[in-house]
This record gives sequence, C-alpha cells and structure tokens, in this order.
Amino acid sequence: MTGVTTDAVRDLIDRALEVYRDDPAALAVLDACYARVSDPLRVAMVGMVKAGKSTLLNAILGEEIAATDAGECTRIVTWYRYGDTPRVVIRRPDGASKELPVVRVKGRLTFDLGDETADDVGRLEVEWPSSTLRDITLIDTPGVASLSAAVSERSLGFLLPEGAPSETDAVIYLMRHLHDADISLLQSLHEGAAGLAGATNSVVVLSRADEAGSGRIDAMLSASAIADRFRHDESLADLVSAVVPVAGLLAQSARSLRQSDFTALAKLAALDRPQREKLLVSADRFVADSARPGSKDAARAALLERFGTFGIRLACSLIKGGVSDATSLSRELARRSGLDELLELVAGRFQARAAFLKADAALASVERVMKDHPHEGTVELEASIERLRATAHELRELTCLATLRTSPPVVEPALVDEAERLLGGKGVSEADRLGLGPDAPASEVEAAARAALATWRGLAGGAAADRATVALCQAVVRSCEAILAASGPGVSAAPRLVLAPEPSRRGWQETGHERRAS
Ligand SMILES: Nc1nc2c(ncn2[C@@H]2O[C@H](COP(=O)(O)OP(=O)(O)OP(=O)(O)O)[C@@H](O)[C@H]2O)c(=O)[nH]1
Ligand SMILES: [Mg+2]
Repeated sequence: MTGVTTDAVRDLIDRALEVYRDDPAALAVLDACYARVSDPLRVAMVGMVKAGKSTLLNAILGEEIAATDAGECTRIVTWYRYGDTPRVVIRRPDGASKELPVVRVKGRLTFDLGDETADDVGRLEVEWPSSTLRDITLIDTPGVASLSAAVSERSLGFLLPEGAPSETDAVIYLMRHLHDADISLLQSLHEGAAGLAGATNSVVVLSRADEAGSGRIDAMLSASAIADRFRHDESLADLVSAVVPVAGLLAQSARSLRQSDFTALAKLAALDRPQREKLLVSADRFVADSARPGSKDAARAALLERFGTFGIRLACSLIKGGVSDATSLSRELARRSGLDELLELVAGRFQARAAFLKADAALASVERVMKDHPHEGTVELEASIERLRATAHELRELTCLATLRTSPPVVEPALVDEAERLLGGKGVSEADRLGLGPDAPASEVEAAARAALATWRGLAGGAAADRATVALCQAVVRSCEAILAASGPGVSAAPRLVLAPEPSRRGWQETGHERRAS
C-alpha cells in the first residue's frame, strides 16, 4: 500500500508538471515536491533558546557536529542530510550557494562563515556520512523567543512559512519548563501548517532532564514526574500526545564515550561513596587539582563538562554495579538518558508512516501551487487529490488526526482519545493502536480489535450523528478492520531508527587539534 500511494503521488506530480510546463515558478515548486517524496523524512528540532536542541541532535547522530552555545551558526536553520563525504554549503535566500571548508576543532565540526552573517545566509546544509541520516534528515532551528526577534523569525519563517506548506514532516519539540510561548508555538504548529498533520507529527521532549533533579542520581525520576504533569496539563492535552524526558548532554557524551572517559570514570567509581560525594558537592571542588593547589584537573574538568554531575554519579553507580567496559557503559548511559525511548517514539510515530507523511506534504504542496497559480487543466488534478485522500486509508487517517482535536466528533471525550489511538496517533503498530503492550498475544490483539470494531461500527451507524462524526467513525472502523487483517501471523514490527554505530571519521585529516576534510 505504501508503494502504491507513493507511486500515485508521483504520478499526480508528473501530471501537474505537464499542466504547468509553461510556468517556471510553479515548476520549481513541483520539482522540489517530487524530490521530497523520495527524500528521507525531515524531522526538525524546535524549541526556545538554549532548550538543548543542537545537543540532542548531536546525541541522535552520535557525533558532535551541530554547533551548541553561542555563535553565529546557532542562529541559522541548518539541515543535516546524508552524504558520502562531509560537505557544508550556504544557501542564500536568492538561491545562490557557496561551499564552506569543513573544519573540526577538538572533535567538533565548526563552520567558518567568513564575512557572511546569519542574515545573509538562508540556510546551511551539511552533508554527513552518518547511517542515521540515511533514514531521516535532521533540521536544527534557532531558538524561538530568543533575545533577537530576527533569530526567532528565521525559525518561525521556516516552520510556518507564509502561504506555503511547511518544509518539515515532523517536529521534536524541546521544552524545559511549561511556558506560554511554548504553548502558543505548539498551537500554531498544530493548527497552522498545511502538510503538518498536527500532534501526530510532533513529540515533546522535556529537555535537559538531568537538571530536574539538580544532578542527583534520581534526576530522571523527577523528570518523568514533570513530564507526566506536562502530559496531563490542560493547556497541552490537545496539542501533545507524548512527552519524554531526555538528558541530551548525557546522551551526546554517552554516544561519543571514549576509553579515556571510561578510565577516568572508573577511577572515580573506585573511591568510596562519601569521598566521591564530597568531591561532587561543587564544580570547583570536583575540578580542583589536589596535587597542585590553585589549578584545575583537566581530565576531571572535561568529565564534568561532558557528563555533568548526574552523568558522573550514574556512570559511577553503573561501573560499581558491574558495567566493565566503555562500550557497555556508553550503551547503558544512552538508554538511561531517555534517548532510546525518544528514538522508539520517532520510529513508531514518524518513521513507520514516513511514506504517508511525505505523500501528505506533497499533496499539500500541489494544492498550494494550484491555489497560487490558477491554471487551465487543474480541475482533474483537484479531483485526483480528493480521490487519493479518500481511498488511501493512511492518508485519510492523517487528515482525521489533524482535525480530531480542533473539530472533535460528537462522541464522548474518552472516545476521542480512543479514536486518536486507533487511527495511529500514538504509534502505528497494532498493539499501539489498541493500547496493548508490545508483547500482547495475538488472541488478545484480535479480541481487542473486534471489540473496538463493534464499538465504532455502532457509532458510525448512529442515527443522530452529524456527517463529520459519521465520516470520522467510518475512518476508525476502517482502521480497526486493517488491524484485524494485519493481526494474523507474520505481522511485522514497527521499524527502528538505525543509529550510526560510532562517529564516522572518514575523510578527516588531522592537524594537531584540528581535523579537516580531505
Ligand atoms: N545539564 C545539561 N545541559 C545541557 C543539556 N543539553 C544541553 N545543555 C547545555 O545547554 C546549553 C545550550 O545547549 P544547546 O544544545 O546549544 O541548546 P539549543 O537549544 O540548541 O540553543 P540555541 O540554538 O541557542 O537556541 C549548552 O551549554 C549545553 O551544554 C542537558 O541535557 N543537560
Ligand atoms: Mg542550537
């Protein structure tokens, strides 16, 4: 079905290209739209300034390539795509482009913009040989509601372009606290952008989660309780279907953990607990070099910067508990940072329906072209789009999910939640749709699917229901039928995002602390 829909959308764009053959502006949009259907899914990192977006992007890639903290590059929308060799290109707003040298300083990719300022650069495009990027294109956006209105506008212009469909297919939204500004931006994303099917395409990360517990070892528990509160907060309930706490800095450092880190952490783990805790009371005490009063222990300072006190406490506890090598420690720290849970969500909610998210976005683009460039011969195209949306059930599901909360059907509120689940708004595996655990036996899946089917058939046939409610109930019935059809033996599990096993070093040439792409 996936391939059929993608082919049908490609065919439709081909026909649109034919209709608009004498209109270069429309052709440019349609060409981009055609390419987008074949491209990896685009996922944007979005949130307020310093929410931890670039750090989390690095954690997902397992490499420190996105610029963090201050600097001109954090003010520019940056695309990270797969490429066989590292390459950085500036794309200016007028379409001109310029390649930049690829420079790595102390393990981090740095871009030297030369005379260019963020205002001259439309976007930065980084091509990088990371296997994760074969599956998704990651887009880092500058912090919204930053001190500079111009920086905020660059993000908003990218996320909610005026009079055009959004360029991203899905959003990872990072927030540290629940600010009004976050709620209004999530609301705009939810309602505004054509091609972004509302909450289905966004997951919320409670970021910098280690800070929730002031570096204590139970920080992630405190963060989970806060995430739970966010999830049930009235102002967020209609906008967000998942909130996951992630300690991004720890995840980033865990994924690039070196043998020297392990050795330094093992040394700390060997101290007795009161001694270690005495050191961890303050950053100054931790980094003070006992052999040379007044100077810093460089190895400890680097540990603190990369892992934070929470990461150091957790690593020591894991080593004392039996984790005995750098690879196992890296894996365990990444798991406990919340990164694995986030990646499962990204795989289950975005990757599993990537083809349909892209198809939906492409159809929205074609519709936009027809609106902006009225032309003879578009009536048939419009009819084809309508037919495609009605017959490709997965596209219908996306349309239903996009409007479910803004124009709810006339059913009990609990049934709106159930509809969202059955339509795949909380994950597209059969178990996710039915609200069952991943290991639920086939008989339980089948029984639950039959019960849901009976409920929604009854609702669809309700004499008093309005047309929109009936249409929604029919879509849910169709989803239940699909679950039943798929719940036989041999049903495939939701895909997993393939992470790069380790930082790619291809194409680098070392010069002291620097490595340059050869
Ligand atoms: N303790 C802690 N600090 C973090 C975490 N993630 C990021 N930081 C720190 O927060 C600061 C900002 O991180 P960035 O990743 O640059 O945040 P950003 O959202 O990309 O910032 P802008 O692009 O400037 O809006 C840096 O000093 C990071 O080291 C985290 O999980 N825990
Ligand atoms: Mg950033």
